[in-house]
Amino acid sequence: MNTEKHSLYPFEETSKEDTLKRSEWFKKEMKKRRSIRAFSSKSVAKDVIENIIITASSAPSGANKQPWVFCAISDADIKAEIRKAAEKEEYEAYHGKMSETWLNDLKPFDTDWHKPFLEKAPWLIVVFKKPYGLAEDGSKEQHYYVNESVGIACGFLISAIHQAGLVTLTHTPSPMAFLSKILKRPENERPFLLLPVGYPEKEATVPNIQKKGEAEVIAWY
Ligand code: IYR
Repeated sequence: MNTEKHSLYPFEETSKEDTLKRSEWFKKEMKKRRSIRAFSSKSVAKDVIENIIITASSAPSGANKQPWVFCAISDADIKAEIRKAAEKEEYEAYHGKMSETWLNDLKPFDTDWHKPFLEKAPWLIVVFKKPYGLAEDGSKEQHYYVNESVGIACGFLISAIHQAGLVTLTHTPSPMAFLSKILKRPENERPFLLLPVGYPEKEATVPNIQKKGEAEVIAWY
């Protein structure tokens, strides 16, 4: 083996009993996660946001290109600008752009075009994907499986937010191009997901929806 390219993986072996316990613990923990739309304005330390973003950025990616950047926004003026632009898109979505079927499917969630959480949450994280890399000399670097990679990193991000004792929402106003403009992002970045991060408002409610069970989501062979 080429010892310059590889180093020993510091695997921490656990007993089969512990593996079962740990998988059950994590299942229960993750099942408590819910998408929250009513945020309190209680602050969250910048260090916490840095930790959860670095956790997300530890995700696997095509050829380890890490084709993402996470914009973390706490500035009130920028949040207000984002809310204004997002609500404009959402208003159009709810008044003609979304189909009847789509609007019907959204009924359990009681959503509408108003997005106060974009200002109220202490942090907004906007995840950008990079379809290609841009070196300082302007040359392009190839990236691979960009959507899959950034999707996986977002899964890590959402799990890290939950584990930190915070809440979030995977928000995708469509189209999202306004985010590139407001945040002045370079040409090789495209908005992928917008997540408010913080604490739930006192007595925030969640819709009574169910997750599919094992019989529906697992096919054993
Ligand atoms: N973007 C809109 C609509 C919306 C779409 C889906 I798919 C959802 O799961 C939830 C909402 C909004 O944020 O209200």
